Amino acid sequence: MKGKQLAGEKAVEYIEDGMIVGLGTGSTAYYAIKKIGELVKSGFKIKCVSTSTSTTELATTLGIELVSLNDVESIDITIDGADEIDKNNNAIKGGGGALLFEKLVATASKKVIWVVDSSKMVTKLGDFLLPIEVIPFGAKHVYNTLEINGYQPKFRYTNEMLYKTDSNNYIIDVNISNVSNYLQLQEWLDSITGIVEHGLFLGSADMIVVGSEDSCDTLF
Ligand code: ABF
Repeated sequence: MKGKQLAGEKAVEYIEDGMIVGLGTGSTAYYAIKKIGELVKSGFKIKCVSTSTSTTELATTLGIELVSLNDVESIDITIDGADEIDKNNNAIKGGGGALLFEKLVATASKKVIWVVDSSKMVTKLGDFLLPIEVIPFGAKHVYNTLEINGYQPKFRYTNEMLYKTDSNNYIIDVNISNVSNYLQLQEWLDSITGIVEHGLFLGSADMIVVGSEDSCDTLF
């Protein structure tokens, strides 16, 4: 847990008074959001865009001013977690189910900082299943397409119910451990009707902060 806290808090050092900040989702982003709450208490005037209901709830309890993504031209800095990151700045995100809003917020951001503990840095993506957000209508047909193409799809469940994202969509988790061309996979997934978004974030970070038990490294 220490690595997550060191990374989350380190990233907040890049936030300046008056900025618009994207708030990620997950237990590492949690530490960044708590630190941002301290900045707000110390008088920083920052407005934040949340990536999930859980982040919205946390930010609200901390007195952080939230604005809609639709109400800002752009975001200065987004701080978010990731499930896996390889050495080429390719990430799998969405383990927490917020991949759609996270990708929309990251896309609108001038600077994206992923914050992870060292366990998330991998030589090859794929130990973690890739989340794919699908609309419920026809989701089984998307599942079948993924299955016949060898991705071993699994609908995500929570409490024995089909998991629903903040947008009321389903998530299908797939195995991409045999994939080496992520750009090709991304293009294929983007071509499948019914897929809203997927958790491949290729080359999307401007900075990666990696925390371990007693130190923190900042990559590019
Ligand atoms: C979020 O951070 C999700 O995309 C990803 O699943 C999660 C990582 O969570 P944690 O920081 O709790 O390991 O961006």
